[in-house]
Amino acid sequence: MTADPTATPHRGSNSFSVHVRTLGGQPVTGATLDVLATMPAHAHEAPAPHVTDKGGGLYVVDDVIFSMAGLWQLRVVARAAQGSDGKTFQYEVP
Ligand SMILES: [Cu+2]
Repeated sequence: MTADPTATPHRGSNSFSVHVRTLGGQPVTGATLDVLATMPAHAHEAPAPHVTDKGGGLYVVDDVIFSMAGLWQLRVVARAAQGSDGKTFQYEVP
């Protein structure tokens, strides 16, 4: 699983392109994604973002609100017929 910001992470609303693949590298389509952004230093969360299944294993996550500068974590859990997996990504917001 990869999660690439569509622009340099910044305060406000951010979008990410999440690619979900099997261990063998095949794209996973039709998955359900749970996405949660948190700021570990302050133990607060962002509102739930919007996830759109673009097909071909690409999921676009919009409205990830980084409300302040600092280190944020984006926890993504994908559930699909092939199984489920989760990964945590970290972004420094200036
Ligand atoms: Cu904070």
